Amino acid sequence: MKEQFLWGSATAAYQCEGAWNEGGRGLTQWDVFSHESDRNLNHVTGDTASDFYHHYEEDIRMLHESNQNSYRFSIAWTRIFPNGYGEINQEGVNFYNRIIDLCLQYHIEPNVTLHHYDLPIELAENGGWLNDKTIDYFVDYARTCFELFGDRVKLWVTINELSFYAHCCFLVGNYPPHHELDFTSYSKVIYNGLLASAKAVTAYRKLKQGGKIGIVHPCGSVESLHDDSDYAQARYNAELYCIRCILDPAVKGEIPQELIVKMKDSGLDTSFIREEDKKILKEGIVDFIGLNFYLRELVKPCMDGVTKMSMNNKGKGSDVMEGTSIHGWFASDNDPWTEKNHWGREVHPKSLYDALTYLDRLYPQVPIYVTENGHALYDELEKGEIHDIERIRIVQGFLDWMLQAKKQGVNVKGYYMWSTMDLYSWVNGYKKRYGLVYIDFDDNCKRIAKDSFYWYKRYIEDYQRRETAVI
Ligand code: BGP
Repeated sequence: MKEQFLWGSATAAYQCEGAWNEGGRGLTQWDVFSHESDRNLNHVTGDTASDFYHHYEEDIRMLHESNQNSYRFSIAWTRIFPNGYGEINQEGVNFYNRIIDLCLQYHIEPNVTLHHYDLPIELAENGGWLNDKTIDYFVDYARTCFELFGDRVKLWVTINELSFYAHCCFLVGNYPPHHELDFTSYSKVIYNGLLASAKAVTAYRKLKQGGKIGIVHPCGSVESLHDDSDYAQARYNAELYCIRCILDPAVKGEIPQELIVKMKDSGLDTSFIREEDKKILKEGIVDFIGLNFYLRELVKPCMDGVTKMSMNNKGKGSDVMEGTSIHGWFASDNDPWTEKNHWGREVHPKSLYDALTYLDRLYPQVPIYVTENGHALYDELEKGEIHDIERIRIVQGFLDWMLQAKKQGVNVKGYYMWSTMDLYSWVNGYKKRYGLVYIDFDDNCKRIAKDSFYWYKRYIEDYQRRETAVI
């Protein structure tokens, strides 16, 4: 029988679960950041979030009602190991068992991410991913999850967006521990995360549970508005920095030599790269790439420029232009002709096609799941309904272009819209909404299906009808 294309949507534990101090859950670095930090710009926490912890039955039923046949979610490390290691918390295990079993009851394939930013506080306070011990704790946690849930979960992701997390934590400084332009920590965190991911992949294979395991990385095709030798060099540097830095080790088991040379030339520390780790990366190559796609890498040269990073966590009304400039490498460019969202990010549906074909050229025929893609809006209730026609227009464009890439032979096997329901958008708070389902945060997290929910249901139905007709 032909393998089913997976149509779903995605969430992450801290962003949707809430119940921060229930069920024996331990604290994460985000609990402490959101409760205590003056850098929590929008002054909200994930304490209740979308209250998925208490509404999961309704949420999974709604996934089913909109024809979705897969759900991407993450496990909160601190629900399984409240301190990050040690004794297993049975209440946490029971919670995820209920979610997984309910998904299967509705014929929804669970796609489970082990780590999506929410590091246990004790590990974070001891250096987080800079501390080699975190690697071992992560692998123990991963193995425990495989043993507990692997009889039913057949799609796993080790780590979500290692480089974006490190970018925010150590270069921009908008995520804890708020370092700015600390490239030494940035590189070491990515290196340790890659080792942890590879070791978890190897641990998974040893258990022979018959599923697939991948890593999730956010990127787009590398492009520029002009073309001369400086622009070509900027594109080459950006490809190393934005894509190959994570995906070469994950997919091919090796750090690109050109990247190491470029880092050394730029005076960056590479002393943490150990000969004996090569074997770990080689053994732990992934089965698939999870692509979180939001925008392409549009770049220009940065030869005499200043190294700086910025992020717009305020949205409409903010004059912060999001971007990355790294002296001697590349700088983000802006295409004046493309549409932008309220946070200043480019919204360009064809770029998903370009990203998929670009990745297929770099890593031919490696299976790809689009693990996140969507459109952020300030949705407003209008007489109890949400008419998010702009989201429908944009996402329909993304989907049509994705199917075009698939038709041309790219091995894309599934698509997850970000997000299943409205949820906590990290430092952006709750006004930046992505959900197919509206959450009324002022009314006990009441769920209201948006127009996009019904549109997605029909889109999936039409696709499946066309596929069946072909058979
Ligand atoms: C990805 C993360 C998600 C999600 C999404 C939207 O980087 O994996 O967790 O938050 O981006 O980003 P934001 O909420 O910052 O707009």
